[in-house]
Amino acid sequence: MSLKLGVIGTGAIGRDHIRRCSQTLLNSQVVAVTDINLEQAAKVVADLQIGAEVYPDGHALINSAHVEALLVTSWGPSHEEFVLAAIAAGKPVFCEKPLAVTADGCRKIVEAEVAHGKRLVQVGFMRPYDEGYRALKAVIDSGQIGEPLMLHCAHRNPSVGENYKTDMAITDTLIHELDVLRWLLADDYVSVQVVFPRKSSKALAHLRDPQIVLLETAKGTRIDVEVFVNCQYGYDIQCEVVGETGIARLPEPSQVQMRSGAKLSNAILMDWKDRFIAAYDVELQAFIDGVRAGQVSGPSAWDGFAAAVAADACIEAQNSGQIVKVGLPDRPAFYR
Ligand code: NAI
Ligand code: ISE
Repeated sequence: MSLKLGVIGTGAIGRDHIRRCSQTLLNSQVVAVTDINLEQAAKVVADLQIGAEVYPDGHALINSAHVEALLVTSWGPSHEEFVLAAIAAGKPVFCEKPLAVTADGCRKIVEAEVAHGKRLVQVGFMRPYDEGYRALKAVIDSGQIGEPLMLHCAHRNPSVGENYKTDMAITDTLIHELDVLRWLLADDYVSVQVVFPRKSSKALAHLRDPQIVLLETAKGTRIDVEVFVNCQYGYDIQCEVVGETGIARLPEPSQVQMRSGAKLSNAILMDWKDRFIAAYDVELQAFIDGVRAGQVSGPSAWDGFAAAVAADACIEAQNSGQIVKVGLPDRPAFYR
């Protein structure tokens, strides 16, 4: 039997996840959708020809007897409310990042899930499902480059819309590194600092872009992440791990190499949807399979909380220019 999914939010990623759950993945069926823009929700249903019911709001959808599990793909500030409602209804929920826009919001979700007594939440951090990051982690874990000492990373988007503010470089963009680098190193952050290089003339007046985030982990590894969301040339994710005896780099996505017009070239992708297309498939199939097997796994509410605690510290560091401590409490036994 296919898992009956309800989707809240039919914007860019909501539409893409509805498509993959309806057309690409196994054992799932989108039976319900909603959005504050109901016309858009109805159009997505019609365009994808999925015959799902359009619900008036997220709460009606969560509490529908036809919906077995939820995908929350609405704007970040609405995630906390919907994930808490899903837990209250006892339904598994895949929530796009960020789990909540503040650490306090994530903590409430962690507490609700622990009180429920069984994992229901998977956070949409897809990079641990990316083939390249998995290969990089396998090299680190094998000991081939010794202990990781330093990481040099970059998260570059070609451009962003006018609603994108300076703190979103952390809550919306860096949040992926905050999650995946913890996972890659099996370590937690202890301090952060944010510095601002010369501003790009391509960034809108209200946005400080690029930014460099400096992280220190409990084991003493130092990480620099360049976040540059108006780089113009492509969607480019870089990660280099410098170890005691060698260096390992995140592989580039596979592209045909061309010799043409007196140039040797490889195309660079422009869109996050394409860069991580396979990782999104794998993460959502894992959610569907996990729910059907009664065992939700993958990035947990605790991982969402840990990333948010670091994100809150980064925002404080953006504003103060100081080194800010990251005060993550001990991980509860429930999440070990
Ligand atoms: P979007 O702006 O294209 O779509 C968001 C949709 O949510 C809109 O259609 C909006 O009307 C709807 N919405 C907002 N509040 C709502 C509410 N209370 N109830 C129902 N619908 C509501 O944004 P996008 O790019 O699709 O992002 C959505 C979420 O997914 C964000 O949290 C974003 O950070 C995350 N995301 C994750 C990505 C990843 O790589 N994992 C990539 C892109 C987005
Ligand atoms: C977007 O919301 C994503 O999650 C993308 O993966 C990220 O690269 C982009 O910066 C965000 O705005």
